[in-house]
Amino acid sequence: MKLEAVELLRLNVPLKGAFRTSFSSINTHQVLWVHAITDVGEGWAECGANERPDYSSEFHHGAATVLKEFLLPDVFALGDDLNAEAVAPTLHWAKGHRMAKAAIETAVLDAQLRAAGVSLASYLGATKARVPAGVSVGIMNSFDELLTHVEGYLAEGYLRIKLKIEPGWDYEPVRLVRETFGDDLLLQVDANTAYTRDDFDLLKRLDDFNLLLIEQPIEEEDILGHAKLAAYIETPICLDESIVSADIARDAIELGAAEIINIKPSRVGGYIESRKIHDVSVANNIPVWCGGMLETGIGRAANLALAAMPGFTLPGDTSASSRYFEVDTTEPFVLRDGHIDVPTGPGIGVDPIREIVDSYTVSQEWVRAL
Ligand code: SMG
Ligand code: MG
Repeated sequence: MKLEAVELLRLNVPLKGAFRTSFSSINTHQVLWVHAITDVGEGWAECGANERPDYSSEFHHGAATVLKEFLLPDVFALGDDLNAEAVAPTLHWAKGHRMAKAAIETAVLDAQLRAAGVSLASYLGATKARVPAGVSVGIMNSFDELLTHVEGYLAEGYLRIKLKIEPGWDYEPVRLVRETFGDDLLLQVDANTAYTRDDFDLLKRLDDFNLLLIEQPIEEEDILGHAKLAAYIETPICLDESIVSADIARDAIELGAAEIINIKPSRVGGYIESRKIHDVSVANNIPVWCGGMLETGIGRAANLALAAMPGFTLPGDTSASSRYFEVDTTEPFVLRDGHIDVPTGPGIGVDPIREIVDSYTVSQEWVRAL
């Protein structure tokens, strides 16, 4: 197959309510889409980069720039030798920029699979038709607000709750949620690197609550620090930001720093690398689950396919479209019995609804081979 043109779309998608983490509070999700036009058909992907380099070093405009200046020209230059499996090796020379790389690889993979009539789920080796859904709950202004939100999500049927934490919003909110909703609630926390090696005693106090895991408590680069913390506390350490490749996953597991892994395809450079992380984790008896970057339907569909692989034994952040959006960019994903159906159609299995996409689009440009 051959890449003929790429449309880069920027969307501003309003959220139903503010989503606050230890690093930001957003009311609008700014999204970059990669729409690949190939000789065998089109493909779609949503880039995971945030507006600001706050979750990782990547950001929205940076991803668009590196795609235009360096990544897309090399993919165009493959000519007829293009296939999704060739994208990562071709772009390997470019350091980092995994979210941008993931976006072009995924758009090409979608086109390739649509043309072959194969779903992303079957390409990845998925074994489930539906996946259990968790929900990520942001930092709130008050405990009342927190309990109201958690109660609402549980009433909708979500099977596990993840609380965002930061210094000053940790022990008390977790205690309240545990005491209010009981010992059977599957409960975990995510610090997005908000703590340091000086906070180990504070983090150890969270052992009181029988959490499923604590996600990324300290710096992305501090894998050894996570290993030390894992040896110090009972709560399993789950790495998110730190795991940027299958090689890093292997090392983190060997060091004892990753007792559980959150796999986000955008963070690691795509679905093919995600499958490798899944495989290395399964081989080492490390449970994995699928994280999220507030994807709209295009990205959510692909994440659900990944989450249907056998090693994904914990509920993911793969919640319903209605968790964040009044109106999604595709047919919405809905929660049924706490689960979401995995798309079965070719490629990612969903199509953008053009009128809705147009209403969110703030800019659009075409990139072609020189
Ligand atoms: O897609 O539901 C989602 C987001 C889940 O909490 C979530 N993601 O570190 O895991 C994480 C965060 C990153 C959010 S960046 C705004
Ligand atoms: Mg996280």
